[in-house]
Amino acid sequence: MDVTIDKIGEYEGQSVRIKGWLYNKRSSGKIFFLQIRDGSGIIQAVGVKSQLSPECFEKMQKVVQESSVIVSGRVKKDERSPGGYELSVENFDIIHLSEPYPISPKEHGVDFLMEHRHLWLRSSRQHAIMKIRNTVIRACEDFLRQEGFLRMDTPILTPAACEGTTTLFETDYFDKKAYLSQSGQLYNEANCMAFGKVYSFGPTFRAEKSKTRRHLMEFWMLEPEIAFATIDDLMELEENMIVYMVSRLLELNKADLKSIGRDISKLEAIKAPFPRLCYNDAIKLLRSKGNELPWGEDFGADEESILSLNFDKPVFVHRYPAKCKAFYMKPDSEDPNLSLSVDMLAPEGYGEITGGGQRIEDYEELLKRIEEHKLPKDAYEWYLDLRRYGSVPHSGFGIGIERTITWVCGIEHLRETIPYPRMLTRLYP
Ligand code: NSS
Repeated sequence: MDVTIDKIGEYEGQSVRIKGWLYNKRSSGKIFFLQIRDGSGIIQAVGVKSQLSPECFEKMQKVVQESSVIVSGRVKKDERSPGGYELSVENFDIIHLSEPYPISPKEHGVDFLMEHRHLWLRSSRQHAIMKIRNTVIRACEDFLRQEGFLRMDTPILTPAACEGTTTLFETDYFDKKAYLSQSGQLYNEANCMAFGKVYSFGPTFRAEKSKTRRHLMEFWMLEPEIAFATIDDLMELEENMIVYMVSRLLELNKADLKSIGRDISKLEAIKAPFPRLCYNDAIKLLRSKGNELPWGEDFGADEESILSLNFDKPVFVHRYPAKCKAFYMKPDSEDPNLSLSVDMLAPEGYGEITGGGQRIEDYEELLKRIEEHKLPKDAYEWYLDLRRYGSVPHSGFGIGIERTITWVCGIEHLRETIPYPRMLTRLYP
């Protein structure tokens, strides 16, 4: 019977067949200890010379790391092995004998590993991170579905910018120009006027000439948008989503988190409510820590780190100066120099993981902002329509999936949180 390693406990005492790859091999002459991985887990298969045919034993001698194999054997409980079970080999076949595998258990430099990302993904650390990625995405989607949101996918080829024209990837679109989407937001705004609560999830693109530990050229963003919601409603929704996501991780991925060295207690501390700090107070806090960023400028990695090291939970910073945020941000009625924008900064120095706010709902005001930002009005006519036909207050945000995973994993750099990172100097593999 063919089984997967994650389900092996259900077959104790039975003979089963596993299809996978050789992860590692040890031998003591008459016995082979083969670590087999099949994508769902790793199991040790023990082959004893006296119990096997000579051909079978010969294949075990010959097999090398990452060869694809089919192993048949009896499932035995074994407290010492990581998964709790091992396999007593009854038969062993090599499907493909691997060439010498470039990634060995010894240490490799990051550049080398990035160059071999297509193979590096087979390692146990990358497995843990990818499983965590899955839970982060699924938990956010499950949460939104439970809250009555409809997923609506937004286009990747677009006629206009959402987040400023300096980071647009441009491409030919027959006799016109098209741009890779920086955000699904503008379409989400249209969709929420049709369906109330919507979200998009997909890749987004920024031609950012930044070579940092938190910038990708292609990253995945989940973006909820809600009709009739204010900035306060938004913060409550974000907070609940993050708390739910972290609780799902603690439920499903504790072993993965531990295997990459994550301090679980830091995640256990993520409980509502999250502190809320207006930009002006954030500036005061920064000053008290010796940071002299001039009022009016957006926070960079330094400022976000200082702020987020101050709390053991994510912190909201809201009401940034209008001039440092995107054109669609609604001004604060109490001080029009400020915008109803809000970012969530992850603790432990990780910094911004979400960005969003309340949108301008007034036609004239939006038109003025489009002009001030020197955006081509034609390309935004449809967006302006939303302020012509039943406009309502509405709000939304985007959560950067890779930055969120970097934080929950407690790792240094976001390059390991996406299968194939696109960075300033990397487009391969
Ligand atoms: O530019 S954002 O702050 N906001 C938006 O794009 C809004 N249009 C979203 C919305 O309201 N629907 O980006 C949102 C998040 C930000 O907080 C980061 O977590 C992430 O997207 N982000 C990035 N992650 C990785 N690499 C890069 N370059 C990047 N840029 C933003």
